[in-house]
Order: sequence, then structure tokens, then C-alpha cells
Amino acid sequence: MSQMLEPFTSLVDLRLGTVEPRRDVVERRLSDMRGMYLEEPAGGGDPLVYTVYGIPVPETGDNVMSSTTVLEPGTVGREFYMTKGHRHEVRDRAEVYFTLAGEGRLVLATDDGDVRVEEMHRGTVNYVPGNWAHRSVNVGGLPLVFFAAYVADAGHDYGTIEEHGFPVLVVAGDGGPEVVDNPRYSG
Ligand code: S6P
Ligand code: ZN
Repeated sequence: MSQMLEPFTSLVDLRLGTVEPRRDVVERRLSDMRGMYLEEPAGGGDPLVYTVYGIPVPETGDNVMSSTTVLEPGTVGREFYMTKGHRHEVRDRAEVYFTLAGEGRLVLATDDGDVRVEEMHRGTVNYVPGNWAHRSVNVGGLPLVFFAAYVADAGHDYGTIEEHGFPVLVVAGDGGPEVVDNPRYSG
């Protein structure tokens, strides 16, 4: 039997994506993304790429975990700033993304190399079925802010993406964002 929780309420700043009360904040910098971009980052410093503000609950299959992600605008070479991307450790666990601000793309891939790229902008609700690895990409000039909710025992498996990457990349083209094959993808 799971522990009985008390109801609680959090407040999300819809533009900034911050969550009050602040309970579990994870920052990812460019140095945390080593090897994930085709090109080596140019320039000095170690800029912030994204922040995840968690609303933690016990990691059991009868709870719903949620968080906001604030993904900064920027590029490394032609590739836009993105999250690391992951599969869920419990593969079939699904997830919902609700975008609050900014403009992005959600890249999804199965183990068989099936791939989808979905739009993210204020108001979009992306359904991430189980068994689809997922990564979000900021293709705009402002922070991309979205709320995510998922089965709390899902867990995160980053290793597969670190090793194989996604089949496609989202890059800055002359007329806006473009989806191109990832030359380094090893499915
Ligand atoms: C969790 C959900 C998001 C991401 C967050 C950061 O299942 O998909 O909260 O954790 O957007 O991405 P990543 O790939 O670094 O966990
Ligand atoms: Zn996820």
C-alpha cells in the first residue's frame, strides 16, 4: 500500500516557468551536454541550457510526478539548445507536456528508429506514449517553458540516448528551423 499523501498546491509562473514552493531544482549547463551536439561548443563559459523545477511525490505507479522545464534559447553550431532526452526506465510509462511559453519542437523516437517531431508552443498539449524516447528543442528566441506530468515510477534512462542519439536533429536553417538526419545516429 502506498503512503497516503496530503493534498497540496504549487504555483507556476506561466512566463518564467518557476514553481513555488521551490522543492527540487535541477540545472543543466552546456558542460552537462558534452558529446550531444555535432559540433564542439565555441566560446568560453558554461552557459545554462535548461532548468527543471520539480514537484516531487513518491516514485510509485499510483502517483503523478510533475515539473516545469525552462529551456533557454541558443545554438551550438546550427543545433538549437535542447534537453538531454531520455526514455523512461519503466519503458511503457506515458507523459503529457503542456507548453506555457516559447516555441519548440518535441522529438520522439522508438527503439526501432521510428521518429516524430511535434510542435510546441503556448497551449499545445503533447502526448508522449510509453516506449517513445523524447527530447525538447527550443527553436525560438525566448525561453521555452513547459509543464510535464507523468506516472511517478517512470524513472529516466539517459544512457541509450547518450550512446545512440536521436535519428534526427533540429537545426537553424535559412528559413527557420529544419529537421535533418543525424549523421551520427547509431540505432
Ligand atoms: C520527465 C520529463 C521532463 C524532463 C525535462 C528535462 O519525464 O520528460 O520533466 O525530465 O524536460 O529533460 P531531460 O531529458 O534532461 O530529463
Ligand atoms: Zn520523460
